[in-house]
Amino acid sequence: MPATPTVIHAQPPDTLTGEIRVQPPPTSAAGLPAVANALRHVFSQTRPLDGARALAQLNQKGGFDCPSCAWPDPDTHRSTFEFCENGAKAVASETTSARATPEFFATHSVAWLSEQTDLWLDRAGRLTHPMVLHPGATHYSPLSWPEAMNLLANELHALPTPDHAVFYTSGRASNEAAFLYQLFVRQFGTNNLPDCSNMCHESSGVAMQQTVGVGKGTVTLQDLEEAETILLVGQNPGTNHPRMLSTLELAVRQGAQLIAVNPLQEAGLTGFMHPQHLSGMLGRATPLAKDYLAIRPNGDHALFLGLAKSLIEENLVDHEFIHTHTTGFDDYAAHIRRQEWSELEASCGLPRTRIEAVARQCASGHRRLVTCWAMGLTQHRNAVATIREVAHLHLLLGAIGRPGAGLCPVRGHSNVQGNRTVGIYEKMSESFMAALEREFSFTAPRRHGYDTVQSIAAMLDGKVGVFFALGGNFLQAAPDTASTATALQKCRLTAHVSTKLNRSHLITGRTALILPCLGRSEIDRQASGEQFVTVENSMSVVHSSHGVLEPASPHLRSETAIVAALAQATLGPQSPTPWASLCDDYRQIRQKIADVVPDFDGYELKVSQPGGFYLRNDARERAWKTKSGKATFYPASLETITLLPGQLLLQTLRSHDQFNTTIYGLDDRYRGISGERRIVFMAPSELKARHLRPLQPVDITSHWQGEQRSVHRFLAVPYTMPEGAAAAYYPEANPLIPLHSVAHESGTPTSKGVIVTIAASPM
Ligand SMILES: Nc1nc2c(c(=O)[nH]1)N[C@H]1C(S)=C(S)[C@@H](COP(=O)(O)OP(=O)(O)OC[C@H]3O[C@@H](n4cnc5c(=O)[nH]c(N)nc54)[C@H](O)[C@@H]3O)O[C@H]1N2
Ligand SMILES: Nc1nc2c(c(=O)[nH]1)N[C@H]1C(S)=C(S)[C@@H](COP(=O)(O)OP(=O)(O)OC[C@H]3O[C@@H](n4cnc5c(=O)[nH]c(N)nc54)[C@H](O)[C@@H]3O)O[C@H]1N2
Ligand SMILES: [Mo]
Repeated sequence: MPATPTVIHAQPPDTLTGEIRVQPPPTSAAGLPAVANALRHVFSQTRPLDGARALAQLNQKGGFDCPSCAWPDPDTHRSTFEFCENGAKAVASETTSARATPEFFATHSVAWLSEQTDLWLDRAGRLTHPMVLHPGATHYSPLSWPEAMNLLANELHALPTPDHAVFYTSGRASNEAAFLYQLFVRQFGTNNLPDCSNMCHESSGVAMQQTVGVGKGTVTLQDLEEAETILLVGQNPGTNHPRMLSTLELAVRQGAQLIAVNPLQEAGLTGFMHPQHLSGMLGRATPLAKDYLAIRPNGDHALFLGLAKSLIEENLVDHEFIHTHTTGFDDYAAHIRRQEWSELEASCGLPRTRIEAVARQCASGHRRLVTCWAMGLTQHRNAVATIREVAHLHLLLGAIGRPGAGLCPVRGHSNVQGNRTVGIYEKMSESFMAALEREFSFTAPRRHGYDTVQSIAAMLDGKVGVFFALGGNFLQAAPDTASTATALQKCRLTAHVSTKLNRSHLITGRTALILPCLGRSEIDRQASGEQFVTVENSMSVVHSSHGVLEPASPHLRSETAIVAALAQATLGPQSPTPWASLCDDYRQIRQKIADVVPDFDGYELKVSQPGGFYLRNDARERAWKTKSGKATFYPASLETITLLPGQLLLQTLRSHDQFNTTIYGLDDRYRGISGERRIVFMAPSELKARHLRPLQPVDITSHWQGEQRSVHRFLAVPYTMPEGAAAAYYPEANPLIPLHSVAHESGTPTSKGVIVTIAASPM
C-alpha cells in the first residue's frame, strides 16, 4: 500500500502531462469552434436540463448575471444567447453535477488533495456542507452552521485587537452581500478589507482619480460603437472578455479604426467570427485591428509619452478643452518636450514614425477616441504613471465626456466594481464612513486597513490571527506562493466562503473552515421569499441577477446570510444593526445602500427596470472631482526596466481555459496550445540564444533585490513575440513574483513585469 502523504503542497504538482501539442495560433477568435466548445463544457459537467436552463437565463433581463467577466450587456439589442464560450464554461463549472461531500473529505486527506492538480480540485464539484479542519487533523469533517459561526466568533473575540483580523473579498459577491460584509467588518472595528482589485485594476483607479477624478470607466457601449479610433492596450478580449468582440466588430463595421498594443499577437485582436451571424458561422472573420503595435513589455509609458509628444509638437491638441477643463498643462507640455525620441523608441521598441501615425489617427475626424486597457498596463511597477499618461492623451484631445470618446478600463470579476462602490476598500472616503456611521449608529474605524500585499506581510509578521475570505482563492491569486502559504499557515484560523474546492482550503491556519455558499445561478430563498441580488458591470450599469436553478445542496447558504449570521454571532445583541431582518428581505439592504451610497436613490425601483440603471459618472459629465477641481496633468519621468544580459521580462497571463485560478482545461486554443499548462513562451531567437530545443523542460528563476525564486520543469515554447520577453500562465508562475515587488502608489503586484533567467532543467 502506498504511504499516506503527510506533506501539504502549496503548489500544484510539477509533473508534465506528456500530452502537449503546439500548432500555429489561429488569426481570429470565436466562430463555430467557440460554440461547440461552450456546449461541450456545459453538457459534459451539468445535467442537460440544468445546463439548458442556465444558459437560457444567462445575461437575460430578469435572468442571472454571468459569473465570468464584467463586460456589460447591450442596453437594447440583446440576443437570445447573450453569453460567450468562457461565460458558458463559468456556468458549467458552477452548475456541475459533481459534489465534494463530507464523504469526499473523509476519503481524501488534505495532504493527498494537495498533491492533485488544480483542474482535479475544481472537478471535485460543488461544496455541499460546512467543513472544519481541527488543529492537527488530517481530514476536514462536517460541522453545523451555528458551530461554524461560534468557532469564528470565538477566534475573533480572542484577538488582541480587531486589526488582527483580515477580511478578503473576491469580486463575485453581490452588492447586498458586500455591503453587509463591510458593515460587519467596520462594526467589528477594522478596515482590513483587501480585495482582488488590489491585484487587478487598483492602478487604474489611482491614476484616474488623480487625473480625471473618478476611478471608473467613463464610456458606455454606445460610445464604443460610435468611436472613430479605439486603442486596445494590454488586454486579451478574445479570451477574457469575448462579448467585447461583438461590440468591437460593430464599431469596426461602422468605420472605427482599431489599434492593438500588445507584445503578443492575440487572436481576438486580429479577427472575429461572430458566432451568431451567418458569416461567422461560415468561418468568415471580420478583420479587427487595423494596426498592431508589438510593443516591448512595459514599453507603454514610453509609447504614450511619444503620443503626447507628437500631438504637442504637431499642435494637434484641443486648446479649448485644455483651457476650460484642465490644470497643469504648461508644466506637462514642457516635460513632454524634454523627452528624447531615441529613448522613447528604445523603451517601447516602436519607431517614431509609427507612434506619430497613431497620434495623427487619434487626432483625426472628431477625435472620438476610446482607450481600453486591462492587466497588460495595471500590473507593472510604473502602472500608475502609464495609466495617467493614457488619461493625458484623452485630455490633450478633449476626448472624454462626450459621445464616442473616453476611458475604458476593462474590469475583471463580474462585480468587482460594485464591491468597491458599496464599501469593499481598505481606505474608503471620509464621506462614505460618515454616512455609514450616521445610518447605522456606530463609530467606524478611520485607520486605513491592509491591502492584499500588506495583509500577507502582516500575516508573516505574526500580526494576523484570523483570515476570512468572501470568495476567491487567495493562496493562488496572490504573488509569491511560498510566502503567501507561510503567511496563511501562521494564522490561528483561516475561513473561506466558497462554491468550489481550491488550494486555499488546503494551506490553512491552525484551524480552517469551508463555508459553502450559493452560486449566482441558484435560487436564493429567505424568510420573505425568493431574493434577487444586484451587481455593477464595467460600465457602471447596476442591474439585478436572479438565480434559476435549485441549489447544489440543501445546506448551502447565500453569501448575504453567511455574513449576517457571522455578524450576529460576533457582535451579539449589542450591535445596533438588525442583521436578521436585513437578511430576511434584501430590499431592506438595498434601502440601506441607497441611504449610504451616493446616486442610489430609488435603487429598488430603478434596479427593477429591465437592464437596470447607470450610476452617475462625474468625469463623463466633465465635472472634475480631483483635488484641483479640474482635470489634471500629472507628469512622471520615464522609468525603464534594465535587463542584464541573459535576463527576460516575464509576464504571467491567462490561458483560454481558465477563470483566474479556476482551471477549466489544459488548452489555450487561441495560442495554438493544447494538453499542458506548464509552459513558457519565448521568441525563437531567445530559445536559440540559450541552446534550447522547442519543448525542452526549463527552470525559471526570478531576480529581485538579491532574492531568487524558482519554478521547475516548464516547457519552452517558441512564439512570435519581442526579444527580451517571456510569458507563462498564472497561477503556475506565481511563485516567481516577489511579494514586495509592487506598482508605485497602487501596491499592485507586478505580475506582468518579473525579471527572470531561463535555463534547461537538469536531466
Ligand atoms: N475567460 C476568462 N475571462 C476572464 C478572466 C479569466 O481568467 N478567464 N479573468 C477576469 C479578470 S479578474 C480580469 S482582471 C480580466 C483580465 O483580462 P486581461 O488583462 O486581458 O488578462 P491577461 O491574461 O492578464 O492578459 C493581459 C494581456 O496584456 C498583454 N500584456 C502583457 N504585458 C504587456 C505590456 O507590457 N504592454 C502591453 N501593451 N500589453 C501587455 C498580454 O500579452 C495579454 O494579452 O479578465 C477577466 N475575464
Ligand atoms: N500572477 C498573476 N496573479 C494574478 C493575476 C495575474 O494576472 N497574474 N491576476 C490577478 C487578478 S486580475 C485577480 S482579479 C485575482 C483573482 O483572485 P481571486 O478572486 O481570489 O481568485 P479566483 O480564481 O477568481 O477565485 C476562484 C474561487 O472563488 C470561489 N467562487 C467562485 N464563485 C463564487 C461565488 O459566487 N461566491 C463565492 N463566495 N465564491 C465563489 C471558488 O471557490 C473558486 O475556487 O488574481 C490576481 N492574481
Ligand atoms: Mo482581475
